[in-house]
Amino acid sequence: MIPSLPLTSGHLSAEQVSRYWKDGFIFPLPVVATDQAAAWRIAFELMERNWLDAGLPLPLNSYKRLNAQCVMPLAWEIGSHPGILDAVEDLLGPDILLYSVEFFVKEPGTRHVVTMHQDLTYWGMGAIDGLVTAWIPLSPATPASGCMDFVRGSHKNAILPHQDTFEADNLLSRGQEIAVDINQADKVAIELHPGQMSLHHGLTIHGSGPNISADRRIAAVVRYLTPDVAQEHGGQDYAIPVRGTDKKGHFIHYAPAQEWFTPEGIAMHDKIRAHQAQVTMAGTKEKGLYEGAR
Ligand SMILES: O=C(O)CCC(=O)C(=O)O
Repeated sequence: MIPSLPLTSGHLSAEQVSRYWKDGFIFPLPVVATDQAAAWRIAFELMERNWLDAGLPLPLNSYKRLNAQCVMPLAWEIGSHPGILDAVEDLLGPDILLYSVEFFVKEPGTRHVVTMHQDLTYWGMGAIDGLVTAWIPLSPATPASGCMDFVRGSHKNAILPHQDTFEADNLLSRGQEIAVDINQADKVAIELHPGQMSLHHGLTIHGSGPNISADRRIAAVVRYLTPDVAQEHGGQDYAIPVRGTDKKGHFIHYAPAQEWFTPEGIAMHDKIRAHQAQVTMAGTKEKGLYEGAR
């Protein structure tokens, strides 16, 4: 296990902040107690058991995989956790919007992968600095369980060309893959354990391999934006203020889930999914299970 970097009263040091802007990521940061992370895993797996066959309008995976904050109080609890926000604030500043909470699960001994990509490729926001992703493991993320690999300094690129593969084993809905050769030696394995997290820039090239371990690999992935970010060409989008104020008004605000899968929460999830899919699936006729290229 890689020892956590020290935080100062929960905050990144000036050196850690400049390392993030130099490398495009920072890890492993100690953000929650291990028993808190263990409790989140228990709540997540209970949710899976309770709701898998509950007759939801979409497969449970669709709610797990994008905008879970609309329907799952657990997603909102993680996404608004002060320990996570304190570190994100050091990178984005005092005004922060929560864009999406997503659960990436790889079952043990399966072939699921995430091909190397840049998050911002299909999000319609341009090549911006104002998106930070917090990747919070609820089980060990190791090279054997399919932890992420980051390419150091790759966020200094523009959005690079990607190709869609639509491969069934790819957790990304377009199966998008960067159309540039990446040297194995340039990849940094982001080993993380419950209680730790990584933060990465929206242009950092990253992906992850299969889970050949005996445990599930479960991660809560939270996307945060500054209010300066906007959909290009003025299109509307949705986000929830989690710190400070939104003086820009580029995003429609809405209420996060306080109860599991309420009709209002499901309707909100549906509205955002349909809207965002128009941007993220633009240029393709296929609709992935999750209908959004993330
Ligand atoms: O969980 C993974 O393996 C990949 C997640 C990812 O692509 C992301 O957090 O942006």
